[in-house]
This record gives sequence, C-alpha cells and structure tokens, in this order.
Amino acid sequence: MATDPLERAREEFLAALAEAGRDAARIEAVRVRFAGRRSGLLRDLEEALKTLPREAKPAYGKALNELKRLVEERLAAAHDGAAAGGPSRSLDVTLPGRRPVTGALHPVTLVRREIEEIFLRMGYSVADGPEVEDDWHNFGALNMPPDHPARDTQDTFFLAGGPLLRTHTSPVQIRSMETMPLPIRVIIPGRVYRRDSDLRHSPMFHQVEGLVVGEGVTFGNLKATLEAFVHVLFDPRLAVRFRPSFFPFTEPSAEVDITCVLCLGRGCPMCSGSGWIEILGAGMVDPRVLRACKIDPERASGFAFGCGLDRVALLKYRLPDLRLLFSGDERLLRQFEGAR
Ligand code: 2U9
Repeated sequence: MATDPLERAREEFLAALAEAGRDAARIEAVRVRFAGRRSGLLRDLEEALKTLPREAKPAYGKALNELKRLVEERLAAAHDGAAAGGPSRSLDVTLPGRRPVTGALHPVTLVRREIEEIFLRMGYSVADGPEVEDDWHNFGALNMPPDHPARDTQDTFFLAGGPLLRTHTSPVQIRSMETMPLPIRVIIPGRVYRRDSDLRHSPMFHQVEGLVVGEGVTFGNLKATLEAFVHVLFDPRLAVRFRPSFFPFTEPSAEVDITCVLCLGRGCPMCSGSGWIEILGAGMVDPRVLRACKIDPERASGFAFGCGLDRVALLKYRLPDLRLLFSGDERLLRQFEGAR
C-alpha cells in the first residue's frame, strides 16, 4: 500500500515526540528530523509523491496532508508545553525580545498635528463640529442663499430630509462666531465631502480653515499670519504670493501661492514649470457673514483662510499620488513609523 510509509512516519514521529518530553532542544531536534525544510522526512515523502502512478496520487496526497497537519499541531503543542514547563535549558534569556507591531500615524494626521501646533503657538484654539450639517451653516450664513450659483460648485452630498455632508469646514467657523465672545482665533481641521472623484479629487478630503475676528483685524494681519505659517510648515526661503480671487464669504479674497517646494522656483513638472504652487485661499470675512452671526461689521472685522490638508501632505512628504493617502496601503504607512 502506498500509504504505508506515511503510517510508519506517523508512528515514528509520535514516538520521537513522546521521547523528547518537555525538553525544548529535543523537541526542536524532532522538528528538524520530520518537518525540516531541507532534509525532513515529510519533505522526502512529498518528493515520493511525484514518482507515484497517477491513480495513486490523490489518496497518498490526502494522507500526506493529514500527516503534515498532525506534525504541525503536535509540534506547536509540544513547543508551548516546553515554554510553560518552567525553566528550560534551551531558553536564552539574553536574546532580544520580539518587537511588538506598532502602528504609524497617517501622513494627513502628521500634517494636521503640525499645523495645529503652529497655530496653537500663535494663540489660536482648535475647534471642531458636525460633519452632517444643515443648509444654514454650510451655505446660508456663508453668503450663499438658496439659488446662489456658488452652491453648484460645491458638489454637495444631500441626505434625505434636508441635512447634508459639509462641503467645507466653514460651518464650524459660523458656529464659533455664534457662540464665542470676541476676539476669536480658531483653527478648524476636519473631513469634508464633495461628489467628486478622479486623479486629484477624492469624495472625502481634509481641510484646515482658520478664522480671526476682532476689533481692527486687517488684511495685513492675514498676510503676515500666512507668511509665518508657510515659513514654519515648509521652508523660510519660500516666497508667498497673493492673487486676487472671489469667494462668496470673503471680500476681498485671494488665492495664495508659494514658491514650488520641489524646485524652489526654478520650474518643474510639479508646478507645471511656473515655479509657484497654490496652497491656500483666504480673505477678509464678508460683512454679510459677520451680520449673519450677529457681529456688527462696524465694530469688528475678520480674516479667514482655507487649505487642503491632503495636498499639503503630498507636498511635504513628496508623495506622487493623492489616492495613496486613501488606499490603506501599509507600504506607505510603514514609511511613517516613528514619526510624531
Ligand atoms: C467663514 C468666513 C470665511 C474660508 C476660506 C478659502 C478661502 C479657500 C479652499 C482651499 C483649498 C478650500 O480645501 S480647499 O479646496 N479654501 O479657498 N477658504 S477663504 O473662509 C471663511 C470661512 C468661514 C465664516
């Protein structure tokens, strides 16, 4: 019978293992003799399979697999028994311990924390709010009444019955102005949602927005704040450029470019040869927005800015593709082990 050698191997294995008792070194010797990768008996029995006539292979293969499972289980149990059976002569206490598997912080978390710290040092506090918002906080209070064309550009996810997924973190600034006494200095990082998905857009992405409201707050304050921010976050050598723009909630408004962090302005594919990359939008809070929050624009003024965290993470860590951030790929995350 073709299975005979297998039965013999089984008996020999069980006898040898019984003989080894709780001695870890002898158990290990049994493992090498039977399950050793290079010259173990199981390996020889596996080789023998190849020489069998076709019709004998299935039965032999099945029995061999059962034997393998038995050997594996009994060896594992014997090893455990040896470990639990008090001090063993083969235990080397000077060996380094097994390293626990530690996680790593996601690059977006790293830049979020870094940005929070920069603004905390400037006297801001960090605020957050709901991701499921109402129309007033996401649009109405931000000078986008019903039928305002800017609503179309936001690609909103509407939920049944009226609420929506916030399209920016700006509703939290509205909530801050509704509840906090002046002067206000807040920074708001968070997830936002838009119906947009391609190479450069993900339906969920991360923003950080800032708001300062008080007596005599000026565009000059805004410029100095963002310049300091860029210099600490990236590099003090970078120039910061304000281009006139339009947002419904700020007036005047600007888009903010910095010298390309990759080529330092010489021109490269990242900045399409221009030497500049856009990283922020900003402006003075529109008086209508202040009034919507019951703040008198004659007595107080404010500036606000917004920035895409994911893009900042790509630039800071020189990552080639936005989708890497949302892929859950451990090969990316492992590269951030130890970062804080
Ligand atoms: C209030 C008043 C004003 C926030 C602002 C921007 C300009 C802006 C974008 C940058 C990249 C969004 O993530 S992004 O796509 N943001 O351009 N955000 S001003 O202005 C506010 C916010 C709240 C009450």
